[in-house]
Amino acid sequence: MHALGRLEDLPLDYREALTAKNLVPLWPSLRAVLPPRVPTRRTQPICWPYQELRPLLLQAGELTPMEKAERRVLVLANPGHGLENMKASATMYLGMQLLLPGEWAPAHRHTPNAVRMIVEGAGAYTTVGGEKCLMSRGDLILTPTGLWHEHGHDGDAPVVWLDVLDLPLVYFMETSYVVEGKRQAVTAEAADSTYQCAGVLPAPAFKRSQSDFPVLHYPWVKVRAALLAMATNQPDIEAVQVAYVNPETGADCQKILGFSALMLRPGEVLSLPARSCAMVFHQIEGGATVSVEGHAFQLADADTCCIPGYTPVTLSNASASEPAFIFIADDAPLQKKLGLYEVRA
Ligand code: GTQ
Repeated sequence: MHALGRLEDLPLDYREALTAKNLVPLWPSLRAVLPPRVPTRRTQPICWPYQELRPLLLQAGELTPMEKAERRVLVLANPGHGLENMKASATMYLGMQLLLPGEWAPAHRHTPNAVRMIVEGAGAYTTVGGEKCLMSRGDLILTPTGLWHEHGHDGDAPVVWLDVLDLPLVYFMETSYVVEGKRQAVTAEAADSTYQCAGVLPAPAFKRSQSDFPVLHYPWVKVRAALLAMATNQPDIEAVQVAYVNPETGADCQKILGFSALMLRPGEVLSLPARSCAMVFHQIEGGATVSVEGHAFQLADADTCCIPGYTPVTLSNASASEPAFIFIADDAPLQKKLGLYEVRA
């Protein structure tokens, strides 16, 4: 690629004439916006060990009452994007949220989509569109765009969960806003969901739901059992991984971000090719090492890391006896819809 003309090559009075008319010459900036072969990524590989953030999150519980926080969250911010921009990647936001016994995070609804991956504690719940979802470690709970949601806590110890939102993307699109609301009436329990068991539905009364999000709560006990069964029954499978999907369509459970759970068998080393999507890894159980160029993050329980797109990654489980379970979030659904998704061998 040959060098293009620089801004300084242009006469000052010409540059000023352009600026005065809100005009910009493309060629000095062309290579910056269209770099050869590999996109410029501000997303840095970063790890947030849970044991380092947990005391600071609990301190937030002492420093800031719920009325002053609405959502008591420490954001896992990627310095590559500038901490103040509160992004883990270009599209993904990560936050660790703390709810203390008896607290209530009031109802609101917003345009960004959220999910919660429950990290610790018991007795808390989130009510999404009137459906009450009890929280247990490893559960995934959806809060899709536009649905009312609030969090409550009837237990006796702090509850912490990881929020994953497409907020950076929705904000970038100038479509991010919130509406505040009143406490919701509970009209359904997620535990009574129609979709209790893959492949069967309540008969004879089943009607397809009108919602794009027929399942809001994916209990970890079921996902974990599915992964263990896959590992046992399909020993030759390349990756023991399940995606969180809409059971009525088989499509990704949300429209912008994708979510999956991966089991690394004892001693397993899994190399993933470079893909165009950025990825987040959160350790649900066991320990795994996430290796990308120049970094090897040794994830312990509840640690979270992210990596940029177009980067090959190797996941390894050093334990000879225990599986490692990882929750993965990425922006592949968005990229696929836009025709931008790539896998590079
Ligand atoms: O729990 O509704 O981490 O609205 C950021 C924004 C959590 C929530 C976040 C939110 C929420």
